Amino acid sequence: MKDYQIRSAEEFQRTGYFFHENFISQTECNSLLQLITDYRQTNSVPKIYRNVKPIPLSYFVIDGKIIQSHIPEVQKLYETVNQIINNLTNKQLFPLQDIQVGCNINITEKGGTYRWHYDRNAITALLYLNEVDGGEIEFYPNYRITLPSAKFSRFQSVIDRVQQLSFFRHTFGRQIIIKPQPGLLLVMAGDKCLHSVRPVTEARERINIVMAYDLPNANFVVKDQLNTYLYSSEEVLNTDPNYS
Ligand SMILES: O=C(O)CCC(=O)C(=O)O
Ligand SMILES: [Fe+2]
Repeated sequence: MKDYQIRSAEEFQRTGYFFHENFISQTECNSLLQLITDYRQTNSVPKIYRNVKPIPLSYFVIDGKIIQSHIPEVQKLYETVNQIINNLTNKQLFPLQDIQVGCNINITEKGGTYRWHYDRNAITALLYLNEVDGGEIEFYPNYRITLPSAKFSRFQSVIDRVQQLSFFRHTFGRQIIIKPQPGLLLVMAGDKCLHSVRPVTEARERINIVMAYDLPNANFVVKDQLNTYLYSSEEVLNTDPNYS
């Protein structure tokens, strides 16, 4: 790993995101990709498809429980990145208590996308393992209007839906588009940055690791319904919980 350049917590606070190219090398990416391929050779990975507008949720996911028991190298990376996040934010953040959610591997095939949402947790790190055509992440850092002490309330979800509309995004947001590349680490205040993933346009799958952190006492009201929505192929009522 390259030397890590500490940027001030104020700067991260102000911009809402940070990225680091070649955080891990191409060789390290290849060996992680190989571990993922090995796991898939003997296990099937659930496909999640939720037909939400305007961008559906369509991807395969290896959840945190599986990572912990079958791919410890990725679990280790989740812990290493924790240190980086703590330096960057000048806070004492931790992996999520909900192991299934804390660290994931997202696999997006041709045509696959990830809907507009905010993450349920404070800080999210995305580590991209390969390059693909399409599959850019589009986000609006520090965009969300958050109601004090009502992050998961009904009125908050109305605000979120309005802010998601293209007109509002383009008028009030600062649009950032990042193309996946091997070893790129993107850190964002996930519960404040509206984000989505554009369609992958080639046959090769887009593969990345999603690592979520928060304060130790953070709780997420939306948990059970949301976990079914994001991690299982089960039918759910077609209401988008709007978080990840
Ligand atoms: O794959 C990405 O670039 C973003 C994924 C994401 O936002 C999530 O899993 O919450
Ligand atoms: Fe997300």
